[in-house]
Amino acid sequence: MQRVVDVLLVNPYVLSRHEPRKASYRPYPPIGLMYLGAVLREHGYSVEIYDGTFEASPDQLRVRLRAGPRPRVAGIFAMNSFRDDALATIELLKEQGVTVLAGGPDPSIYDEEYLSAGADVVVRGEGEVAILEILDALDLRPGVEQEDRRADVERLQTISGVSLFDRDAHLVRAPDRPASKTMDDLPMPAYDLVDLPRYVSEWRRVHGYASIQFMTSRGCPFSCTWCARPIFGRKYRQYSPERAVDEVQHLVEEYGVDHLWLFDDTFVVRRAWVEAFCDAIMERGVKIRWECLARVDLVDEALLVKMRAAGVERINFGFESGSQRVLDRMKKGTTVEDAKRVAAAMHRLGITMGGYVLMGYPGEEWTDIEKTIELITSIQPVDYSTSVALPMPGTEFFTLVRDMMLADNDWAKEDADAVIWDSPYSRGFYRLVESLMHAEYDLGLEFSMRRYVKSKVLRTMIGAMRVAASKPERLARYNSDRFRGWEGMRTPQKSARHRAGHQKRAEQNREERRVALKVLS
Ligand code: B12
Ligand code: SF4
Repeated sequence: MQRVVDVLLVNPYVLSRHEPRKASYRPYPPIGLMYLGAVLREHGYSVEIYDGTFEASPDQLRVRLRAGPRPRVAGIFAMNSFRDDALATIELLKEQGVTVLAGGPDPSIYDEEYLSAGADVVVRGEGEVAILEILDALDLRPGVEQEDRRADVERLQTISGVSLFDRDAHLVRAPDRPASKTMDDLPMPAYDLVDLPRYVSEWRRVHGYASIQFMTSRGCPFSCTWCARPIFGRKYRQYSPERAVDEVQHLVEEYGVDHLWLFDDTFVVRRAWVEAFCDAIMERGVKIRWECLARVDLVDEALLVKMRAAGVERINFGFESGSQRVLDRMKKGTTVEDAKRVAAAMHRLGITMGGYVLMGYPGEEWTDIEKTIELITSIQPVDYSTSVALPMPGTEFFTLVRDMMLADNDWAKEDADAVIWDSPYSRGFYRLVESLMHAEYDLGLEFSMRRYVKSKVLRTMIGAMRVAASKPERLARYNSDRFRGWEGMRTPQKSARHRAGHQKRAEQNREERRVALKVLS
């Protein structure tokens, strides 16, 4: 009799097919599938993960299907960057008569594309509870091979977060799944279901250390207008600091990991939590270096000192712009002064600082771009990446420019610098601005005649492109009131009050801990 596995979870991502990622070679395992694997096992299902990361091509899955146990259900993970391979994988599985579920950031937005390619059910958003409910509705009991399995289509349609075609081939979207309340009830991701030793050894071979991704929280409560949060949304929930450190300790002791990339959308949201996490790492003597993302309004020198003591070696900040006007329009909620203050502290403490710059947000003028160039050259992050604001479905930015989108756009197929709405400036313009920013940044690091000349040439070209684009009616629309965002609402004074609130709460927490320690001793 043929061997069977209840669920085969599939990561169709093949690293060698993505040029920039192949070059930087920083492989991270499919952690979403590892959470699903852990939950399924906890509920008695047999489960396997097929991870395409190190395979030569997506077609290798055929070999696995021939050689390994037959899956009763397959669950595909997909991001926009490997949508084509994900859709081809769905077709391949359907050829073999397997029931296919699809989930992840891309199916969460483009459910219909995945269903049209043959997926039986798409899950939008978080998957741990949804997948259990779906298997139940598919009448698929753990380990039981039923001959006449009957999907309860009516029930499937009521499972929150699920999309599917009904019997009349109409798209049915059940309401969105409310965000999970806590993270502590999640099992530890099934690290053993992927070849983690291979990830560790590849990292060591190429970079000299072993890094893995780790998320201590889900969701982000801030309101940046261009930021898509298709999976975890705005509601912020976290592991307890102890639970987070338990898992870190497991990764260090079991797999020899020595570096964590904390993929939380923004790591420093609750200051007291970060302090407790750092304290726990130090108290338990866990030997780990880490890197995270943070906002410039939520850290100060005292917190940075503690994070450094607990192993942080790099923090990446979303600086976005050097113009307060643009930050306010983006509802970023930070100030240029915050960026300068934090950068100075980072340099003083010797923590590596990376950053992100976002250009092309509606209303951004040349004077704003110049301020961004000034900011980057003055704060000198060790590196920074630039991109052009892309209106992603589901964001406030998308809603703002919905009627200004260019025909035939498909943001999922575009590169990071594409301009897909009716902005006065083109992709070429922003490419030049990027080159200018890099040239000026290099000049700030060390003067060289060649860079100076490059910078002058680029400035002249940008000037010419601006004159060419300056059609009054386009500029007027671009500057219209609809893009004003929080302009004027989020003043530096308000930001300072906001920060003072955080500091006060942190001080209260510290005081409470001091008192508690005194009582204990
Ligand atoms: C970590 C990360 C990466 C890592 C990927 C590591 C990895 N192997 O997973 C790296 C740095 C490589 C990366 C790169 C990129 N990323 Co990225 N990344 C993230 C980030 C910050 C966290 C993802 C994560 O680990 N989540 C934790 C796990 C637990 O969640 P999950 O994977 O989504 O899985 C859950 C659900 O989706 C669902 N689910 C997932 N699979 C399945 C399958 C089934 C069957 C079911 C039922 C459910 C289900 O259940 C899971 C548990 O709840 C997200 C932001 C975010 N908060 O989601 C962006 C994000 C996923 N990335 C994004 C983008 C755009 C990119 C890049 C294209 C950026 C670029 N221009 O280069 C590249 C593409 C790289 C690639 N692989 O092709 C976008 C995705 C947009 C989209 N619609 O696809 C996001 C959402 C950020 C954003 N707001 O724009 N990224
Ligand atoms: S950009 Fe960062 S801080 Fe802003 S909403 Fe998105 S994740 Fe949160």
